[in-house]
Amino acid sequence: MKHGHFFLIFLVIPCILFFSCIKKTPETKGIILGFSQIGAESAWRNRNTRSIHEAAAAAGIKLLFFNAEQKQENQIKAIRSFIAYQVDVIAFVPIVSYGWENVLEEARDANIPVLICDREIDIYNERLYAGYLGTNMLKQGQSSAEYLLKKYTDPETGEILVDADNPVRIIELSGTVGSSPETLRAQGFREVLSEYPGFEIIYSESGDFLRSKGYELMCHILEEFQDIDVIYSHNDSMTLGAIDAMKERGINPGRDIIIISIDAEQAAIDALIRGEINCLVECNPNQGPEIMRLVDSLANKDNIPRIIYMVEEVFTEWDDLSTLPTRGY
Ligand code: GYE
Repeated sequence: MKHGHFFLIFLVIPCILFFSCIKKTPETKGIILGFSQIGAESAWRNRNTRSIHEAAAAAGIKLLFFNAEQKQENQIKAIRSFIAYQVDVIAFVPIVSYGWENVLEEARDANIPVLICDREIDIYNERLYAGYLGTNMLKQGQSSAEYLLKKYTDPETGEILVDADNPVRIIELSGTVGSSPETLRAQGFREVLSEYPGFEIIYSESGDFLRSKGYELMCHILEEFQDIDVIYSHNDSMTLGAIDAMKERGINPGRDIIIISIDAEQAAIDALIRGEINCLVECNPNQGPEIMRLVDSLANKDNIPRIIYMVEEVFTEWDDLSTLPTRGY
């Protein structure tokens, strides 16, 4: 085969076919969004992914979506491919908060605005991204601790009934190490409790936001520790796994051990209603519509706010359990 033919068949034609697939179609607004999702580690994440797909379709935004299967390197590859395609906007959920400088500089050099979604990043130059949309994870940690303070407060006197010599023994099941929910939920919780020496975190370990790891961790914890008063879990998937482990051993979650969990997916709301969870701090995964509004602004070269947090609630055992909202995930 002549060199010219080889070049045409194996390089030029595939490139034309590829780029014609992603060209701006008339039925859409003409905006192309490259989105890098971290994976499918939890029911929360699956709902978050569906929300993004549904909202892109509703807004007429063409979505190039990559699932990174929990690997930062896959996210960086996906973002580089979005830059090569010259998408209008890049959005991504950073699996961990560090290590994004180089790829963000590449996006800036290509003049492509970047929206950070769901998880936050730590970066020396905040101008390397246009804005952040997600949930207030520090506040989720604080709300979890505030529930605990109230749980130990005498309703008559308003006094917090804890004893520094015999502290409340807390176990923390934390999220993916180095991710902003892991760091901020730990920080917010500790900030509030640090003023009260009667609370002690006796063990903290990452369950990677996975139900299977929540179960395994809890099996190990129940062998290692006696007299656990509280489980503070960074997400519902781990909590539900931990609850399975407790029930297998005849422990009543929510009664023998106080359970505080973050997300408020449907299975956890059902567990709160059954009395197996005491406090659920909501983390709202339905971020798609707001993301598409921001993408639209960025594609039109408008400025967007630096930070937007989703609206969220806290549900506890003291609420009217017959009026709790239902969740579609
Ligand atoms: O709480 C958890 C998930 O990043 C806020 O990630 C998110 C967390 C969410 O897998 O369930």
